[in-house]
Amino acid sequence: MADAAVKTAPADASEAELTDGFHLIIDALKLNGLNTIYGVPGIPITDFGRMAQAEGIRVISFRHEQNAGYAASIAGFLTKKPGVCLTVSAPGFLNGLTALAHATTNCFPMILISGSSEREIVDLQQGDYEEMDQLAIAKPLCKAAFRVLHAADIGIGLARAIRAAVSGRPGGVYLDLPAKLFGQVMDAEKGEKSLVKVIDAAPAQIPAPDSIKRALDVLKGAKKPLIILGKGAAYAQADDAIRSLVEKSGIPFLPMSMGKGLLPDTHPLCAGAARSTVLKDSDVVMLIGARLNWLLSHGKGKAWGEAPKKFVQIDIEPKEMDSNVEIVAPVVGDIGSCVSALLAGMGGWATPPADWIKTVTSKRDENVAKMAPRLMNNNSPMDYHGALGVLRTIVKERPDAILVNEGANTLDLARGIIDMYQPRKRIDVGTWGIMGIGMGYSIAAAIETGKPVLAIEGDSAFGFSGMEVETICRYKLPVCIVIFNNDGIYRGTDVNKVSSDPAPTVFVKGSRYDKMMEAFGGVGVNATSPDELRRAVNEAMDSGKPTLINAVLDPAAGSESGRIGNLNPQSALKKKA
Ligand code: ADP
Ligand code: TZD
Ligand code: MG
Repeated sequence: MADAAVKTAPADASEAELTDGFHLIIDALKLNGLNTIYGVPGIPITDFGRMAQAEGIRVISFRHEQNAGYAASIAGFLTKKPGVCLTVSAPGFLNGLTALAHATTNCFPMILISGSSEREIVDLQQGDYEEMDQLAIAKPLCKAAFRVLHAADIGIGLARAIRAAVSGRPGGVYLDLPAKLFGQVMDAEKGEKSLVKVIDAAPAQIPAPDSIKRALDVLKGAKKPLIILGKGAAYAQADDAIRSLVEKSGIPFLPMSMGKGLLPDTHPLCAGAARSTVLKDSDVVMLIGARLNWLLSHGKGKAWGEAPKKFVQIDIEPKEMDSNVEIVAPVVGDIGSCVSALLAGMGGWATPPADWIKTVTSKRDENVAKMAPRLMNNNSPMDYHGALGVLRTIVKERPDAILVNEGANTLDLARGIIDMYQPRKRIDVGTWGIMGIGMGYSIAAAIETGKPVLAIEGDSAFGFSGMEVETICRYKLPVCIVIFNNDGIYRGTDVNKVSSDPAPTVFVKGSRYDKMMEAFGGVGVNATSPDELRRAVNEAMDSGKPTLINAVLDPAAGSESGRIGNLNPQSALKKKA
């Protein structure tokens, strides 16, 4: 086992100064500005974590690797630097792997670093402690996977991992560090020289001029144009250019969930509340950092209406073009460069026909007005609208807070109801619609941005990462968790008619999640009305104290699968059973 660090001081003057794997990894991370590690300690990385902390790296120690991995993935999204997750071998690695796959799927840069067992024993399958061929298992789930066997290769190994994670389409990278590597000794001066400071890790990718011209020509011919802003646009941090493009073009924009806030949802051109209308009726759609995947009904079918559509797509990944439908004007490059080139090429621009803008804005205003009274109800137990009306106002008053959101109804309704005002302030279940990101995202958001965090969680969603409330209390993070407690998944009303077991979708009735927070010294509140909820959240946001509010919701308020019930297969034979 490799836990003893080799002293860097020479034993006597004649001996050259030495370094080892532990120090080289730490120095390589620091050299590249990777100053935070999210992980769980254990063999063979326990001492590594201690030493990294002693050397000034922020080491955030979690209760489960999956949550540490989600934290690293969203740190990557928020900062454009790869988030680092550190785990032990086999089971710890596997726990982190879900998050690595998630990062890859969502195009977030992340590096999963796992300690591993002795190669000689693993390869002969002789049964080492936590034996597993981790590199082989990681490969299909990430953008790239590397193993470093020699201390002298640590610099290059990390440089490759960083480049792979952030260049082109960002994604997850696995870095395998066998136990023996940590204790390997080498000459300190040679070691230092072997480290690589990655220069221009994500180089600008300038679009071809004729692709810009083609896109502008298509946009100019549009009568009912639409811009869709995805989380790639948020990631790109080209906020000013994107805003200018929308405003100069006068084209209505539809933000995807994590693209919300790039321009405020209250912006005159925001078509968020007229989503079905703009998808159906638009004639030219420009996608900026958004894929035509299931979240956009693959660019075809009922949601997109009968009218023929032309798609313009800006993406860094050339293979994304034509993935679901024909893209008449593909623009391949990084969003900052592409949007700037479009702006530069616009010249004397005629804004879209006024009747299109009027159609969009009147539909939007109608939908907003329809919703308004429901958001003001003070029902107890609460329904989603009453509770979300309160939180909507709080986010409006505190636009720099980060909103974390997961659940089914809790997700879909919060996304629609809560307006966002600043870029990268809404982080959620992402491309997979995954449950379990809540506490990992909250922790990383607080650590990386220093801003207060408001996590709006379904009671089921929260359960996937709930133990990390201890981590939140331990690091004293300004996180306020609101649990929409409706006693279950979608609803709390299902009944099993054949035995005394509860139905598969329901939880213990009247659970008090707030007491979990109190167990670790945080603030717990049970809120039974919108008024109580408002008071508790404001208090938490003002104090910055770790807080969990158990918001008691009507168990009958939700619907099956939230807004995506259509994807849920149902047995045609159900009635017979
Ligand atoms: P959403 O879920 O919000 O619709 P997606 O995750 O489907 O967004 O799409 C994000 C897209 O953004 C991906 O296709 C990815 O390749 C692209 N992307 C990410 N970063 C950049 C960038 N800097 N420049 C251009 N495209 C990017
Ligand atoms: N497991 C994982 C990792 N991701 C998932 N998306 C699911 C299971 C399935 N699932 C959903 O898609 S939403 C959801 C589950 C279990 C929970 C919904 O219940 P909730 O929210 O309490 O979080 P509401 O407000 O009751 O709908
Ligand atoms: Mg629920």
